[in-house]
Amino acid sequence: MDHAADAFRTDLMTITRFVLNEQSKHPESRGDFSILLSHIVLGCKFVCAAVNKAGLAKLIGLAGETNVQGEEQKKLDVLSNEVFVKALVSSGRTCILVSEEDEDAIIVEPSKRGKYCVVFDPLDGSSNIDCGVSIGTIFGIYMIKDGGEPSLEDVLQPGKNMLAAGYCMYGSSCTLVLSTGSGVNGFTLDPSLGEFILTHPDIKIPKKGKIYSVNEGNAKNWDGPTAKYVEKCKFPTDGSSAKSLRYIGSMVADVHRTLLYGGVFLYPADKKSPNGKLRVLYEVFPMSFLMEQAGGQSFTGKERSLDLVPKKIHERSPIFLGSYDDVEEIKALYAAEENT
Ligand code: FDP
Repeated sequence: MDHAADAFRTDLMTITRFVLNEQSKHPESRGDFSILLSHIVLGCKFVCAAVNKAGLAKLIGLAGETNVQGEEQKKLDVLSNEVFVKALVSSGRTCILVSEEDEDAIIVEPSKRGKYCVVFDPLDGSSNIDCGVSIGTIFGIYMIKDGGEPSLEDVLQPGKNMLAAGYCMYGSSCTLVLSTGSGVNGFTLDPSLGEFILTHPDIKIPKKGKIYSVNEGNAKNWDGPTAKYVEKCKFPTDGSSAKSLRYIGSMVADVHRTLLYGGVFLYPADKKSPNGKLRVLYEVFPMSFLMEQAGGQSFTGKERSLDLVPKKIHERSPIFLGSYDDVEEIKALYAAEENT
C-alpha cells in the first residue's frame, strides 16, 4: 500500500459506505443488518478507546469478579461486555445474545427485539491486557430460526448457518475484519476521522504458509496427529523448509496474522482438555467462517468446524485453521490415525 498516496486519498470507503453498498445489492433489504452492524462498530470504537487509555486510566487489573469460565475478570472485560450488550440491545435489531462473559444467554425484551442473534466475546485474549499485547472482540451473527419467541435453539445452530462474522483487533492499529458471506474485508480505524476505512479489500489467505502457531507448552498432552503435525513443521521430510513458530496467545492476533501471512493456528485437544480450550460459538465459529470465506479451512480434528452443532452455549472445541493446504495435511494425519 502506498501510504504517501493514502494521505491524500479523498474517496474514502468507510465501513458504513461499504455495508450500504452491499445492502443496495439486495433491494428487498430494509437496512436492519446495516443498523445492527453500525452498533457493533460503535462498540468496537468504544472498546478501542478504552484499551488505548487503559494504562493511563487504571482500567487494567482485576475487577474482583470471575466469569463463567472461572477466570478472573478484568475491568476492561466487564466494561467491554457492558458496552456491547447495551449497543446490541439498543440497536433494536437483536433478539438473543450470547456473551463469553455472561453465563446465560440474554433474551432481549420484546419492545427492543429484532430478528438477529449475536454471539460474541467482547474482549478476547484477556491475559494479554496488562502487558499491552493485541486483544480483540469476536462476533458472529445468525438469523432467528422462526419468527417466534427467541430461544437457545436460535444460537445452537451450526456455524455454517452464520450470516456474518468478524473481529476487531485492538493492536498497533485498530482493525475490523468482516465477512457477510461473500469474501472478507478489513477496515482500519482512522483515529482522526473516527471512521473505519477499507484498507484490506477481499482478503485471501495464502494457499500454503510458512508459520505454525500453537501453545507448545501443552505438547506433552497432545494426541498423535497433533504431535506428528508439529514435528513435521519443525523437521519436514519432503525437502521443504521448516516452518517458523509464532504464538501471541491472543486468538484475534494469532488468527489475524494467519489470515494475512498464511500458515496454521491450532488449539488442539489434549489429555487435560479433551475439548480444547476455545469456545465454539464466539471463537471457533466466527474465525472458521472468516477463514473459509478467505479461501482457507477450519477443522476440529473430526469434522469441518462449521458443521459442528453445539449443544451448550459455552461449549469448547479443538480447532485447526488456516491455509488450505496446511489444514489438508492435518486432516490427512487424523484420517490416517482413524484407519489404524
Ligand atoms: P485468554 O486466555 O488470554 O483470554 O480463549 C481465550 C484465549 O486467551 C485466546 O484468545 C487465546 O488464543 C488462548 O486463550 C490462549 O490460551 P493459552 O494461554 O492456553 O495458550
